[in-house]
Amino acid sequence: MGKSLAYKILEQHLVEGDLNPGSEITIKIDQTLTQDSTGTMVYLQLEAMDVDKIETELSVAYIDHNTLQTGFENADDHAFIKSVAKRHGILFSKPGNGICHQLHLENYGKPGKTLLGSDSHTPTGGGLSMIAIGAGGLDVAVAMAKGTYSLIVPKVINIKLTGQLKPWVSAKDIILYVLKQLSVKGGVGKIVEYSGDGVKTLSVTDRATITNMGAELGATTSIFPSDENTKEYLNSQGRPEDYIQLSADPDAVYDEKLEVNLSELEPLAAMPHSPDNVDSVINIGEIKIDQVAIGSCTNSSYSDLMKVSNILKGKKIHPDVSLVISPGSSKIMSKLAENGALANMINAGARIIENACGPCIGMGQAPKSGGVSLRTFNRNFKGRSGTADADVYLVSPETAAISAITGVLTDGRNYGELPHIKDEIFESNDNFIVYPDNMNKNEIPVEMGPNIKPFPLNKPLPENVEGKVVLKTGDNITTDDIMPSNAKLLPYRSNIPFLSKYCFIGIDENFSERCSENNGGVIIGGENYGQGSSREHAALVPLHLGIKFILAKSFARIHRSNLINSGIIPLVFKNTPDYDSIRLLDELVIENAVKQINNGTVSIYNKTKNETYISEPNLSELELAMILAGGKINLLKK
Ligand code: MIC
Ligand code: SF4
Repeated sequence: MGKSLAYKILEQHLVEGDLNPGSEITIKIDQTLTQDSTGTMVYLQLEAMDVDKIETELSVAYIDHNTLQTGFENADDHAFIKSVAKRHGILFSKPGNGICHQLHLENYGKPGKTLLGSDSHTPTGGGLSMIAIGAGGLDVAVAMAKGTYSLIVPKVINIKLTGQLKPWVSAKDIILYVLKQLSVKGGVGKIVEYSGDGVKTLSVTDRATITNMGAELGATTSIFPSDENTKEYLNSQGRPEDYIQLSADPDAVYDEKLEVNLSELEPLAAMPHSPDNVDSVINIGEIKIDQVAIGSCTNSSYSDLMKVSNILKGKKIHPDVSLVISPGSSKIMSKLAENGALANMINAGARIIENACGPCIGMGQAPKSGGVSLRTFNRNFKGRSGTADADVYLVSPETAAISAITGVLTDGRNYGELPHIKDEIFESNDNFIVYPDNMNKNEIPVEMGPNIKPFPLNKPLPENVEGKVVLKTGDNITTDDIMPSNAKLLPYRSNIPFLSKYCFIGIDENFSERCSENNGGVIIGGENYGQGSSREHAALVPLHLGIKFILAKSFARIHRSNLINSGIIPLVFKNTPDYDSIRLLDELVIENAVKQINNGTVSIYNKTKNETYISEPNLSELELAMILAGGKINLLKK
């Protein structure tokens, strides 16, 4: 029986367990990446584990999210991360170098390797044929300390690409089409593996756009084969030696299949407020726009920005539109400066901002009240832009650039041909990289500014777990809803007590207070609770507020792991209609919790309504041990 490419790489990295969908395995992790907004927690946890030397082949700490430095807080975080990186042999990428995923693709990603990153878009590396997985910070800290990561073996869904994209249709439209077909929870528990003749028509950065946004499907990761285009990309980055050819067996067996004919695709857009709310640009119509933002880890590659520059050349941005462009890396920015493309953008009236996440995570460039913003990014959750009532549409760089000129959402296909862009040879430049010293770890102090507070620790599971319902949510709650991020809050990612005042603020402004009044409590959730970002703050902050368990219809993968790592029990309704009868402030109790959790079936008694709900949390052996111990750190200490 032929194997998928994903299973081949997993098999080569298998340390423990059987490679069967649904069973728990431990794999060797070759590389890790962190970024600053999740990184402070990662490195606090790494320090708490007191390891001498990291076990990975390569670990990189990027600074890209939190670069505004409106006060001392961000700068303190950067200094802290840099000091820990030095102590443990971790490469440190200075702010300004670019966005972690784009940088990792350019400089360090290697076909066939495993990468674990404390950011949900780590699967960008799948464009280079890696098994690249996003995880909570603690999992990444443990991967550095032990060189391994445990996960439930996902199923593999095969997407066969045929045909070839037409001009003005690009990789972003492919993934938007897939999102429309599969939805934001269609990838949960799955790896998405691409194959077919259409693959060879896509460059590595096109592929990376697709695997990047596989995160929005809820998938564990997405992967492309490694072929001649991969070779060409690695050559262009001055790393020909990193190339190996990789593909699935010709008779590979998959759990699910989907076919996409690239020739039939048209320019698409994800409408507010979900990446799977997709329709064609033509059907949506010529809506008037206020802002266009081009960049993010999804669409900030050299070829993306060259396409944008070609569209803008000699043109003028519409008077009612603000166009902002953030290149993915310093190498890209430098190339655009050298070849005049940057001048085309500036002369058209574009605002060029730092090579960083920037507006994608609400760090500046919030649209005006009720404004419409077209973004080449990957998430358009309500309020994420920094403006609660803004409407954000996700589009390709081509659609974004032409619309910035016309002032309305525009299908570019009537606007002439686009030149084909080939990746150029990039000079290697590591001037933004700080290499670790070969000094003894103990000779290098940890730099801890006053903004950095310890992370909360749970207690072992008590006999009775009880609490009032302090919040009942709908479906598809995002980690942006649970723990919002914006220019005001991002500087406090290393300060859980401060952040706790803002937990769920956009959904229920009394949530934090209600938790304090009731000594914590429990949350009732709908489907796909916790989708989106990998931020473990969405678990640590509720832990700090005393949340004991979350009873939901279903959970998103990374958030579920983060809850378990924090010792908060993710319980799933066995009978989903039970969800309807629970009300705010109902008192719920799990008696003999330890015994019940050990048995695998949990009854939750609603004292207020005199009703009982059943949940089968489906915890793996390791997950069970973490819940009993009160989280991963407590378990490791044992
Ligand atoms: C995001 O895109 O939501 C982020 C910001 O990159 C997050 C990480 C974070 O919350 O810091 C992610 O995707 O994991
Ligand atoms: Fe940064 Fe946005 Fe990518 Fe997250 S999605 S890593 S915030 S660019």
